[in-house]
Amino acid sequence: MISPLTLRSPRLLSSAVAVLAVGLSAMSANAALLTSWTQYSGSVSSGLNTSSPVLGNGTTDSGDNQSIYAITPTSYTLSSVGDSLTLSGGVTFLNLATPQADQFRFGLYNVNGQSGGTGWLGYMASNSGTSGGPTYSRLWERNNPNTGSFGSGTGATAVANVNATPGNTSFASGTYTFSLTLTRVATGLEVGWTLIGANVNYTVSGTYLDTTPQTYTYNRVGFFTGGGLNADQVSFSNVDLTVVPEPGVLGLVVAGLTFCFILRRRRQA
Ligand SMILES: [Ca+2]
Ligand SMILES: [Ca+2]
Repeated sequence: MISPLTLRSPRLLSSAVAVLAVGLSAMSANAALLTSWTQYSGSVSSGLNTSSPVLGNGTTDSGDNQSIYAITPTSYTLSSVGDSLTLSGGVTFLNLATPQADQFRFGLYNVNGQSGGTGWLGYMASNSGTSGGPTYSRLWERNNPNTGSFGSGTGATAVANVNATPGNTSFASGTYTFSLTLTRVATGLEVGWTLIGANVNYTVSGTYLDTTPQTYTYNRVGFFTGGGLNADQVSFSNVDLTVVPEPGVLGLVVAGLTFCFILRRRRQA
């Protein structure tokens, strides 16, 4: 059976189908490399205009005590259940010496109206360690308000911790992939983080359900290295942000369907 709509306006139907198809495929995910970094603390860095920034020049422990951040391509608001934002990439640590826990931190933030690097909201995750204090990987939520810098434990609360997979080697020199994902759920935000060795037998994987998120909007990404890392160099690769759904795609689909609807009304008039 052929519907009246098909008989009346086959082009209209095909354009509506095309708009829906484009919209549905684009709603899967959109990944964007982050290629513009600002040095916030420390002094030796390169590649700040690439998605592979480098902290330290290879001399003893020059990768320590540094932090950088990037402004995201747009400000992302996780407005609907299922919306998510993922920071991911690779990182290589050169010549670590008995690295302590929490000395490598990666975070997703809301600049919270601040002009500098302090007072931001959001979450950051860390490495576990091989010496000194707790050796687990932690997740922090920044307090609202706070006066600490974005990578600092000052003005942040540790909300979750997880050990590396039992039997793994300790956190050590080598290459890793990392991810930090924020997903809007009915009761708040689900935060997931991973730090997985590519050539080191090491896996950290944690989750935390925040039923009291300070914000659903994110517009900064940041990295921090502490003095207890003893890294001669920390080299990132392909740092990117994956957004589901891509902002603007839903608007495009709605606009396309509205256009088709108006066209149909005009033809029927
Ligand atoms: Ca909270
Ligand atoms: Ca070192």
